[in-house]
Amino acid sequence: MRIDVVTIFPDYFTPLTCSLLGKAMAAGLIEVRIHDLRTFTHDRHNTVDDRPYGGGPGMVMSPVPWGEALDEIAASGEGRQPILVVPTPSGAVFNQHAAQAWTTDPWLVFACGRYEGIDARVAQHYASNAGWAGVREVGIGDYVLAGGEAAALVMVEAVARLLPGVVGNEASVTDDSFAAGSMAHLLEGPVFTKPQEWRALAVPEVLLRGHHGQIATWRAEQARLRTALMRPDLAAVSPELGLG
Ligand code: 6GU
Repeated sequence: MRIDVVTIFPDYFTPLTCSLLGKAMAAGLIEVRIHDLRTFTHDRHNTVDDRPYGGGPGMVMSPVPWGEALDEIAASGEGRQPILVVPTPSGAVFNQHAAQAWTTDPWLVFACGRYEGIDARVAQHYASNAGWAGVREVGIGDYVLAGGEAAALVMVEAVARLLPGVVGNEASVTDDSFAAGSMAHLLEGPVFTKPQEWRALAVPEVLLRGHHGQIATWRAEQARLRTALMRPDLAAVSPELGLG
């Protein structure tokens, strides 16, 4: 999978070279290219923003450098068509289902806005542009960040770890909280390792007996309890609770 990121803060993406994602990049499983939006400006101050039409607080990102940056990126694809991802708190909420669906997209381009956002015509233009496979305006939750960069990092990590070969143990991906499958809509329960007793706290006895059926039943029950406690919104729709 190829991932391009356009931002006025290229340094924000150095964490991508760490750990799991760094290894995936080194192994050629994902190719990440970071672009500085300011290199697509032509004035002395490398201006990327301007005052909003209609008035109001803050500044809006100009469509002009965005158009130049995105056209140049698409042209580098030798006929392949990228999907434009625009991180924005006014988008649909990204979740595990979206992360899984995006793993089959060969090329994602993240347009990270700052200030009050990017001139709306950018998303409009690339949604109906022959060189692009589509536009997705997405947020990562119900809170407001200073820009799209942190959200893009979150989405890239969520997608990349699902790609075949990125995470060593495939089961650690399929058993996750929110993963598709039998545990869909359930949070993962508690996990334990050595020592068997730590600060007077014991590991639950059932996990020590080696009875795999009992362990599976206990874990499923823990998942149900934790979901009801921490995420009643999920518990309400969980088929596991027999309420759906
Ligand atoms: Cl994608 N961007 C910003 N600025 N804030 C957010 C967000 C994105 N998702 C949640 N809050």
